[in-house]
Amino acid sequence: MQIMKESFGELDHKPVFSFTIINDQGVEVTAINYGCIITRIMVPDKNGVLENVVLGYEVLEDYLSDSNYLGAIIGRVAGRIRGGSFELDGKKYTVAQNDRTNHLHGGIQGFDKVVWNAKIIEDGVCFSYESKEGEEGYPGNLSIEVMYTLNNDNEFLIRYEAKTDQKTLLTVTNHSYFNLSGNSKKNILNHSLTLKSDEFLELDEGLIPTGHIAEVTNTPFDFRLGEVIETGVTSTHPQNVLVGNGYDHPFLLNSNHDNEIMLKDSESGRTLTVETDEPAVVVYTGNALQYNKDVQDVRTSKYLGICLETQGLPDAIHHSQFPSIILDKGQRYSSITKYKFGIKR
Ligand code: G6D
Repeated sequence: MQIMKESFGELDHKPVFSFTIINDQGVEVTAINYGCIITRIMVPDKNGVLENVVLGYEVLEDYLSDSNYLGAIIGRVAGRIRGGSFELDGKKYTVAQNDRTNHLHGGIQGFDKVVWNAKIIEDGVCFSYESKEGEEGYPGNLSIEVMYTLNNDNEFLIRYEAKTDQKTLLTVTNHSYFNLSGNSKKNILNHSLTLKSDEFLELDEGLIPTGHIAEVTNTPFDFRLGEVIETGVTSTHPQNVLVGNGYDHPFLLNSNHDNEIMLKDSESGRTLTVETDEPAVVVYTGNALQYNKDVQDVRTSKYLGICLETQGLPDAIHHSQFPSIILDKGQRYSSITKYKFGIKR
């Protein structure tokens, strides 16, 4: 395993570095310590051609002006919080309303927009950040570590560890846009997705869960036997139309570490299997993606990548029937999501 560290610019007088992890098969993962952003993942297609399977930029400036959370770690709370406020032990907290009247992805300067400390570890990189009491309106001083490691089975692992000195909210994810065609030469509409999920969350006009947990059976949300993404784009189902013709929905996972999420691109032969500790995955098909990098053969960046955001359920703090995202003082937050790249001829 090789790990290379290179300069990637500077922000607020703090150096930004890129870290490239290369395994014995030549598979590479590159990430920067600004937002722990994954900028590139190089994996072979069925002919052994190494190409990038995530959307990313080459220079820091493009990330600073990006509004799509490309490749970034998202928190303290991934997803939305209705009304940008919540109560803990009878005390009301107000967080940024940065998505109409709701809070999205940790606020105006969430984890995706800060410079993390970084150190090279065995087979990867450990990013760490001290999120101070009151940062983005959240209570508690939070210490968080995010470890990226790659092994020789072409498995890329993200491990999240955190603790707080006061009750707070925490559910973190990675917001990479995957495109298995390689170098984003095609969009993801012909990618097929298989999900071990019987239920998804219905969303309201503000893309906040209504609280209704819907069955996938006989809907364009049934990925249990595999379905192409285009199904949701051409669908007239009100939930597909609501989110801009596609998917932007939390799916409740039936099981964990059970090949529960599988993405395939038949043309390249590339496959991605995601396994996680988390109860849900938000599938976002880039319905509003503005990707400001020239790409070949694609008229628009819409649908150029698919996000598989493994996490707690959005707005869980306002839905007692959802798994809790409260992190208590003295409690250890620990979560793993594994991305395994393969080939299906
Ligand atoms: C849109 O609703 C979607 C989110 O789910 C996504 O994470 C973001 O764009 C990048 O707000």
